[in-house]
Amino acid sequence: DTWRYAFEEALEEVQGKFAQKFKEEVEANSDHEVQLFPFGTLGESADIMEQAQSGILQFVDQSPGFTGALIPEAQVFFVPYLLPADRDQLFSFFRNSKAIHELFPPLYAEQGLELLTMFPEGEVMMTTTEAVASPADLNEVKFRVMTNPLLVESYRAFGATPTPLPWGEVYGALQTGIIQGQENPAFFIESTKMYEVTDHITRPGHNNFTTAVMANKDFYDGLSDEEKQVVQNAIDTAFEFIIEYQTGLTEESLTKIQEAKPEMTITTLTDEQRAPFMATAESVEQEFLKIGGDQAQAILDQMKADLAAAAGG
Ligand code: 6CS
Repeated sequence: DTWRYAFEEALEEVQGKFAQKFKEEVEANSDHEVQLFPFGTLGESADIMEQAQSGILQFVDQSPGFTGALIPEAQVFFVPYLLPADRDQLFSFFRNSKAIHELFPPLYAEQGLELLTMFPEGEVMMTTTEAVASPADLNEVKFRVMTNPLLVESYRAFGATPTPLPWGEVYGALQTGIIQGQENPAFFIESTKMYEVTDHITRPGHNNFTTAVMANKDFYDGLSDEEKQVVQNAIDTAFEFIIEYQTGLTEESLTKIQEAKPEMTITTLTDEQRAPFMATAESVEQEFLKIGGDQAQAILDQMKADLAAAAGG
């Protein structure tokens, strides 16, 4: 039979590449067919999540940036400067994290979802209409964020006026001046042409974009052990593929942006310039403990232990 899998990006973007690899693996190793639904075909992130929860879809890729509203603990990914900039440490964290592999699955299960994997999509960068070198430069800037309360808090702490919006509204909102900034990884800024409606890219180094792939839990529980194994193997293969796929992707994307728009500025903030942004991490972490659900403390503690292990190994 056919399994339906929706994600938040286009077929040739990172989530689409992951989904294509998953489809290829499942179809090579079983009689099942996987039908892919890229961004826009079934609605926004919130819509595809509802469809996965209700069983209309068997698989869904939704980022914690949107899931935070459903599973408050998933907001932990928006404590700034929590994830490491070092790629090896980052990948080791995602591969081995107990928080991701043991603590999060029961929280997703409560929402009718089988958490299959989480993976990083790239360093998050700001694109704005005015240059940003300090929190003061974000004053009065309506800055679009995903619909996640802790991300809203973190941009408030950065000095901006956070404006949560679904993805589909962002280009138009920048074009018409309703907002003056947004954040995303370089590949996405390039592929969605965010550089056409902003003039400056700033790299504060505050985060890496995390996403998650899930199955409808009733569907997953109903699979045979053999079928579950096919799904797990396909996820593992797609995970390693997507890590490898991202080698050099950020730099290639920034080069393409620079070629498409030579006057676009791309600025990596210095350690000194990053300091005031980093200084907000403590208060955002405290806010997470308040609004991050019953397991907030346990998740944060385990994340930190996992990150320390990733840094050590
Ligand atoms: O900013 C967003 O809403 C989108 N960004 C990425 C990299 N993927 C999907 C998400 O919807």
